[in-house]
Amino acid sequence: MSRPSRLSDAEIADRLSSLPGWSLAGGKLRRDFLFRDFSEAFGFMARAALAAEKLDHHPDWSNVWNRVTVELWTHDAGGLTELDFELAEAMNQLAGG
Ligand code: H2B
Repeated sequence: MSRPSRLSDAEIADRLSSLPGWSLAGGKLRRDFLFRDFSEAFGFMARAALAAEKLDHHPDWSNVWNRVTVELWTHDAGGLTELDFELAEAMNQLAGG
């Protein structure tokens, strides 16, 4: 499969402006998702894992009880690509906005 190439800073800023909740941290896309409890958080992670597998694009993430911290970055490209924004958008939808 051909992989998308790195987005420019201007493209990243443009895409970020229509991606609620996410910010840039150390060149990666980052968001903290907060849920009611562990069960809700883990349910989100299970659904997000399936979305990630389908895209063949995987998050760097961690979970502490009701919090899921996600960082997105395209290792193969050494930066942010279209895939990071697709996965971020999918995660927003799975988390309910
Ligand atoms: N996920 C992320 N976040 N970045 C990648 O570059 C990446 C990935 N590459 N998932 C994929 C898998 C690649 O290693 C496989 C071989 O398609």
